[in-house]
Amino acid sequence: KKPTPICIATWNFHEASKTAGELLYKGTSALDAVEQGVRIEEANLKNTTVGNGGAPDRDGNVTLDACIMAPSGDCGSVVYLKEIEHPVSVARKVMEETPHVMLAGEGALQFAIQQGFQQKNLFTKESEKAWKEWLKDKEYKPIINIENHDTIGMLCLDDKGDIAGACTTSGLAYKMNGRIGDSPIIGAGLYLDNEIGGAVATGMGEVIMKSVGSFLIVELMRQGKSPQEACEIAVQRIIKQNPNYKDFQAAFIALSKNGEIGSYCIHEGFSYVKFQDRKNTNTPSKSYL
Ligand code: SD4
Repeated sequence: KKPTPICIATWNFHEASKTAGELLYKGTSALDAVEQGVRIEEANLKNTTVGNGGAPDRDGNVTLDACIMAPSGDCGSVVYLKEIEHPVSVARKVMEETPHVMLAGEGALQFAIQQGFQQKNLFTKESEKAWKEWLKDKEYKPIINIENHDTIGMLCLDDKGDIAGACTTSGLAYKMNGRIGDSPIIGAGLYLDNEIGGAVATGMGEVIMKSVGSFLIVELMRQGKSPQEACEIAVQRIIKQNPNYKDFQAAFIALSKNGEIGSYCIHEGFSYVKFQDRKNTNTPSKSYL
């Protein structure tokens, strides 16, 4: 019997999860499905944390981070990529067309152009207006669950039982120029092992990097923890490492090889979307607070 395909994604990105999920039901590979799924949010101008329309850094540069990981364990990543609407697809090209895992900044842009990606202004009128508003006070403070936490992380299990994942973001709104978060870091924002399962993160990237959260979750699942238990332990680790944990959000979702799902976060308000049995459901995540 063929495994039942499943797609899960952070937040309520139902269009993205439906796109990926329906592809899975047509027999598309998990790798193609995650790429196509997260591209929906990269193109969505209303999402101010991913791709086109993403919030800029303090200095007004829109810089994108993304990664993708295949069932084989191969992965690709781009960081500080400007002017390319679909960093996840550039990350996939890094994985498939170069001997490297990660390309940054100017080099990543050059590579993208060589691969035929079009340069585009991603700084929309709306995001420029919001940035100018922010410049008045320049308050550098994360807002829990709002705006600057709309990163899409997605995991897909296809009808062959293979798992792939992707994560794409413009990072924290009004970050310092040059700042990279967890989302494009293999092991932090995303990790999977096709024998075990996968995990993706959203929230304050610094604490997710410090705990190598997604890798931790997969390793805990390897040791027999359920995806739910593994996500809870990873969040508890972050809480222990960061006495100021009430000031930010950190959230994980995880999918095991047998289709079990887990999700946990610090503050309530985070949810994940699942496409299974040809329909989407949005589930509020359990939270520490
Ligand atoms: C980052 N983890 O760059 C990302 C931000 C995020 O929804 O998840 N936003 O730190």
